[in-house]
Amino acid sequence: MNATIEANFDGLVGPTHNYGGLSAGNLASTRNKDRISSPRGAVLEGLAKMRSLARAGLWQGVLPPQERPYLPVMRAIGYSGRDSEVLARVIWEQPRYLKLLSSASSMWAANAAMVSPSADTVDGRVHFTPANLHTTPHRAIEGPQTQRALQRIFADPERFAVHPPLPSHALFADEGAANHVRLCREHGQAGVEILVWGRDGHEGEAGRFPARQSLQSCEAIARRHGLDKRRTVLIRQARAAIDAGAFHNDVVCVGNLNTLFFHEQAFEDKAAALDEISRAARDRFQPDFVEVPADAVSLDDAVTSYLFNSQLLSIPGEERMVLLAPIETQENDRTRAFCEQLVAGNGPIGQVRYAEVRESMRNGGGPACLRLRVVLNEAERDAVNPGIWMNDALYDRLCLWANEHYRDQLAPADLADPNLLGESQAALDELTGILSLGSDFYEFQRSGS
Ligand code: SUG
Repeated sequence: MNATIEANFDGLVGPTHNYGGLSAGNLASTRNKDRISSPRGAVLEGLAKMRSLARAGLWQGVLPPQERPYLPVMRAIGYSGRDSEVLARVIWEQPRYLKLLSSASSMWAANAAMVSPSADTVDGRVHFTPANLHTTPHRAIEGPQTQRALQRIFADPERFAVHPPLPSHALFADEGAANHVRLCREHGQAGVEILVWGRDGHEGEAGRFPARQSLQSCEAIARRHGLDKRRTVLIRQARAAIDAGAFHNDVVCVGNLNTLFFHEQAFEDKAAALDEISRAARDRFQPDFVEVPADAVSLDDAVTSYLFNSQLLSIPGEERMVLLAPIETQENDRTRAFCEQLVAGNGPIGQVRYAEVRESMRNGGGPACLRLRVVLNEAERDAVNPGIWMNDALYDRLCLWANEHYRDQLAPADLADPNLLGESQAALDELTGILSLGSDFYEFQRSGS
């Protein structure tokens, strides 16, 4: 029996989920700006995905949403008084800040942190670096709360090292596991860590859209996590992919065990990248490269369908891997045809299933964006805060909770509704009990407001 597993930790959608149009280079976010959202619909879609994977026999965890609207930052930039006064002044003077500080963006847990399993680190602990998300102001505030959540869930310092985010400067701009792929023979064995960057921080910005991950952040993470240089590969993401809307590498690439599923135009120098991966894997395993040619699926189709923002899963009882793709991949004629052809072949991917996460997709977040992968051996698994594991009982409880606290609809103007703050806080306060995170988890709980 193989005791080391890969768990998925999904970000629970927060009560202020909305379409802010805040992410340049994320085409869905720009396109859907100011649409009416459904926070309740979004959280229920996410929960259904989590339950389906838990029911399939995978380890599925829940990461709590962050506190929004985020008053501590409003106070930090000079607004003072009672919470209601702070909010009223921000709305009156700087409504744009309200939007930036109300985004539920922590739901995209692939951007929560970079994670290195204990089999790959020099001190034999699982290492986490919360992403500083330096590029976008609405996400650059996530790091400290992410660190706190990870510390509550992975609390044992003998087994887990939860670092602070990297210094917040463009030189170290870091977007977490969305730009990380780990290949291996089995999860418990040392693997090849692939870190993908879009920009050398010593150079200026070049393209149409921002390249969010710097080379220097990847180097820093590899160093602080104690990764073995011989098994760590740093690859440059293709500028053409970023400019087509692949603001993270996981929009054009996903891996599982020894299999890398990627778009022909994902990497700046594909031949060198594949060569380096093969070299790093040598003696341990044979990488299986499943390349999708641009003439079958263009970069534009990859970005609109989110074919690659899928979860590539080894499901107990299934002989070949399952690709859990967004339903939008089925709705695009070319990517649907490609998937049919893919599973008809005798490659490592034997099935494509579709998940409906439309509320998240409209902000550029597919099934893979919503999850953070953490490889855990049995002892590490036992050390995880048990309140966060998904099962039927937790699913039922969270559905009741969401139905009670979340609005069915949220229009942009509703962000200025003073009741939203109290509603969000009531929801999150109850959630800390449900997930056993402690009643001092959120800042509003500690400040007693
Ligand atoms: O960072 N969207 C997120 C989507 C993140 C997707 N994650 C991965 N690819 N792993 C982002 O661009 C949009 C929010 C808004 O516009 O309201 C947003 O932040």
